[in-house]
Amino acid sequence: MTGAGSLIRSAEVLVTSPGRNFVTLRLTTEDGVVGLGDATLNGRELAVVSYLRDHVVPMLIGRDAQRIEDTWQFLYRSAYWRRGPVTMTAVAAVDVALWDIKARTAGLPLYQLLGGASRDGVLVYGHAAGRTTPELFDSIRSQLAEGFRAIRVQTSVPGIDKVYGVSSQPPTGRYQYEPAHRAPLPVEEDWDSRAYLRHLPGVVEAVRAEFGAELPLLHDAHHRLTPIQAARLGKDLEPYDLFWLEDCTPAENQEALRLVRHHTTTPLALGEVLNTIWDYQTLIREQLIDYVRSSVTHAGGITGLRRILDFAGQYQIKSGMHGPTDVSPVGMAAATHLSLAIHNFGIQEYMQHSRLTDEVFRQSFRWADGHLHPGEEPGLGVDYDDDAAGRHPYEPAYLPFNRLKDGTVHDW
Ligand code: EZ4
Ligand code: CO
Repeated sequence: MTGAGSLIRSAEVLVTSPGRNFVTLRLTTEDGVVGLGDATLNGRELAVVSYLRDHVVPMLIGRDAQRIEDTWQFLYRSAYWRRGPVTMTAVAAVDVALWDIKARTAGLPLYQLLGGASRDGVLVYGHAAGRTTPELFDSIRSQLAEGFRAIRVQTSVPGIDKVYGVSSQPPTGRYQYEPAHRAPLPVEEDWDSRAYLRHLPGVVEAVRAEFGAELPLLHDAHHRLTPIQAARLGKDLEPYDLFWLEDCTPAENQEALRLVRHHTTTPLALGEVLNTIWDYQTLIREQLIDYVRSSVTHAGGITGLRRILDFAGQYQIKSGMHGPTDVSPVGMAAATHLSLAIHNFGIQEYMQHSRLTDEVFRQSFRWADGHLHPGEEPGLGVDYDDDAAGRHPYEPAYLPFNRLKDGTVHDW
């Protein structure tokens, strides 16, 4: 396979905004084989564009596309400045594009190169939210009707104006919670941990009573609590058998989870903002979490995330890959191939993309009975439509941030 034909001839950084921004790296070999990688970092898209265009693309031209591990190590070590979301998203885009090329060259779907299928399909969870409990019930019913078999539940909280996970409009049709706002500056939201801790357990209790014992329910606390608050929430939610409580404390403090873990048997998921194996050293070795939330897109690609998940597997910790709409269809396809292949798969997040997005990224995955399957097309199974992409130029967009009632900036 190695030879002049597999040298990288071109590397293009593509930006499009079909409803939201996406950054895609497209590599083409001398033989004309094309590979795609997702490089979308929500709210910091152009930083990754520059990292790739200005610093990585010139180093890729003429490299052998077959040398995936060598290229990963080269990009990671030769930068000197290690880790971090911008770097690891850029590394991920190159890594995934190279895996796409290798699989397309072999004429096999990517999961076959990762060891083949370990299961028939990838269980995913959908998203429900409501400003009131009846609205939340309707949202859960519509997600069940879409075919989801596991559901993340988010609710408004009395006394808080805008809560993470809840749209200001009632949900209709395809559920698409999009936290990023197209605006030149981040939008300000408000937060009150005590009001949230008082309100949430009653809502989860009502959902459990309405939808029965079997339905896997998840919830995302989105980094807002102190360790002792998170410990209390985990305890309060124990009777309702959550599948997981996500990001209960800010993820960068690994030791915080010791305290939470000590007090509750509610399973914990963490790490969508973490991007290397080093960010998980304590979390995994001390078995402080149950699910790894990092995505292929933000954690160094298939190569980077598989390394983290192999480490996690030794401790019965499973995957729970981040899959919001800001992970592009290319990133979701890579995640689905990896989820199908690894042994310690847990669940995967899946938020259906908009129809405009699906016109730019043509996908070949299958969606049935609450499970995704990446399909049998060679490579990732995603094609990029330049004409459709060209109709949607980049628009600045930012995630919101939080202030407490007294004006203090809080974690969002
Ligand atoms: O806030 O994707 O579990 N999902 C999440 C997401 C993240 C956004 C950040 O870009 O927490 O909604
Ligand atoms: Co989350």
